[in-house]
Amino acid sequence: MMLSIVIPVHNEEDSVKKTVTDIIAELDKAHIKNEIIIIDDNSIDSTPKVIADLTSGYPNIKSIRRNSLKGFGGAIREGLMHVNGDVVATVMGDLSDDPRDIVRYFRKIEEGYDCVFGSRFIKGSVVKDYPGLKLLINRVANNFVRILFWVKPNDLTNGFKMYKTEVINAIQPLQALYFNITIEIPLKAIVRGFSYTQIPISWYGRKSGVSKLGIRQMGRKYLFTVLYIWLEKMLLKDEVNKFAKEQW
Ligand SMILES: Nc1nc2c(ncn2[C@@H]2O[C@H](COP(=O)(O)OP(=O)(O)OP(=O)(O)O)[C@@H](O)[C@H]2O)c(=O)[nH]1
Ligand SMILES: [Mg+2]
Repeated sequence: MMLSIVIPVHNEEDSVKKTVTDIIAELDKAHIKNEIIIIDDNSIDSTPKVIADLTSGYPNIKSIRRNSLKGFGGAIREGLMHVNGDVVATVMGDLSDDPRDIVRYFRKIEEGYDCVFGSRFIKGSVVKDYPGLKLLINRVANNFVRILFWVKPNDLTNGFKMYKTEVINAIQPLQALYFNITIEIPLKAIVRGFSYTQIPISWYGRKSGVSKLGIRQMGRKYLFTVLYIWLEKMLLKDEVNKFAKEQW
């Protein structure tokens, strides 16, 4: 099985090279065939140059540059459209995710799960430098989602996840343009009946660059996404499943 890694970046000149080279080193060590797809939205620092150097050194790295800051969700969706692997992981470009967790995710896919979700809030996880207010909002939001959908995963808003590519195909069309895609993809996969598991992961707060997540602006978008998928689950369950199976 080949693994595609989708990495969205915007102004990550200090992090993108290490993010990519560490991932490739870890996957090569684990003998996992891979490709890397970087989606840069109009970075105005030296990120484009760093990416160009990377792509010239490694044939399995593709890069896509979009000419405006179109948003995290749009970048992820664009990256997913270019995936050639049987399995796909979305990984952040600011060194927050641990490449060893990508290998752990992949082993779970090999066991047969369709989706693997990481949690920073279960036994065995590591969280360093999570900003206090963000942490509070994260816990409230994730517990709300957990109760509404009555599911076990408790960190679904984290963007770092892995799916069989067939799952991504079956949950199209994706709607979210911004960070709300982090909840749209896993919830749609759960609602459509794909199997999933949750494992502990490590997460490290960014050491350079700036956060692009505006929690205030995003709150309503997250809520809308969660409620629309919940409605889909409550009202259209059978029709949606039948349609998804027929289409893909
Ligand atoms: N292509 C693209 N990438 C983006 C966009 N917004 C954020 N990113 C990237 O998505 C990843 C996650 O964004 P972050 O800014 O780290 O969001 P966050 O993790 O909530 O914020 P921190 O706590 O500061 O890490 C990083 O690699 C960003 O560079 C965007 O509009 N387009
Ligand atoms: Mg981050």
